[in-house]
Amino acid sequence: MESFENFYAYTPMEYFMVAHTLTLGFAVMLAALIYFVLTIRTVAPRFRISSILSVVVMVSAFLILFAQTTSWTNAFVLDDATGLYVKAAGADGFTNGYRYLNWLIDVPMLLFQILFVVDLTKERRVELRNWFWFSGTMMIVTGYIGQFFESANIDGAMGGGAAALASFLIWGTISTLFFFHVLYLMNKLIAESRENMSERASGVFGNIWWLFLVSWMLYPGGYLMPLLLPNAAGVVGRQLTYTVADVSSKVIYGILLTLAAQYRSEDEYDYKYDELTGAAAAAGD
Ligand code: RET
Repeated sequence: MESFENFYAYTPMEYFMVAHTLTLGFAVMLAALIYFVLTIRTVAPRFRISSILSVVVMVSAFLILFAQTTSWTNAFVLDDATGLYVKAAGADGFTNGYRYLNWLIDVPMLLFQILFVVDLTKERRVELRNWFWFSGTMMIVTGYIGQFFESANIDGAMGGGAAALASFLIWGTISTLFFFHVLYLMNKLIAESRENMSERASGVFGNIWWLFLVSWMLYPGGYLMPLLLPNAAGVVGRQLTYTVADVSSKVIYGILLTLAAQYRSEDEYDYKYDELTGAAAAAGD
């Protein structure tokens, strides 16, 4: 039941690529946290909950990715004899499990966030919120259980074998069904909402859909990595995948929602931040 990362020795290049990537991840979350705080007044008050939810996501992602980095650096030590990083004696092995618990917070927040930047009736908003919460949470919980069996095809002695492989795939499949439900709801929501927006706001929502689809698909890719690439390169690839996915699904997604809210504020609410601050006059337009 060990995470597959604990089965390999790493060259310094592999070891540090993971350490550096994880560090970049939490540094981006802190920088973006400041962005979301400072841009909150650039959108009309009715959109501001979206920025607040981005702030919640940034704080929890910063903490978890920091913990993830510490988990990596504590789990392995340099073995002078071979020049490789090997599992540290007596240390907790590396685990991605913390990530899943972080997703339990961030997935519902990211899904709720968009509900504050589109127009919905109260009933529809409540309905979507409940289904987003239910399917998003079930997707993560079932995937969390499944990931304990990820080294099934690598290790026979520690809970591996056919039964473990079946558990890994069955829990992964159940999780994927909930994932499809989330994708379906999001696709429908974005398609409906775009109809009543200005052209430029609708354009941003078109980009949000593609960003959402591609970045969320990367997570199941990370789940399958122990089957696809059961070696040190797979370990490095998995952390790179998660970091690209995290920056895209949380930070770039949040920035695009802010942009859409800025456009809607100007086009539909006559809330022109440039004019409020005098920036437009200073620029001479
Ligand atoms: C799991 C298990 C295997 C099957 C599927 C999964 C989907 C995970 C997703 C996670 C998204 C996380 C986000 C986090 C942001 O903080 C659980 C890996 C389909 C889509 C967006």
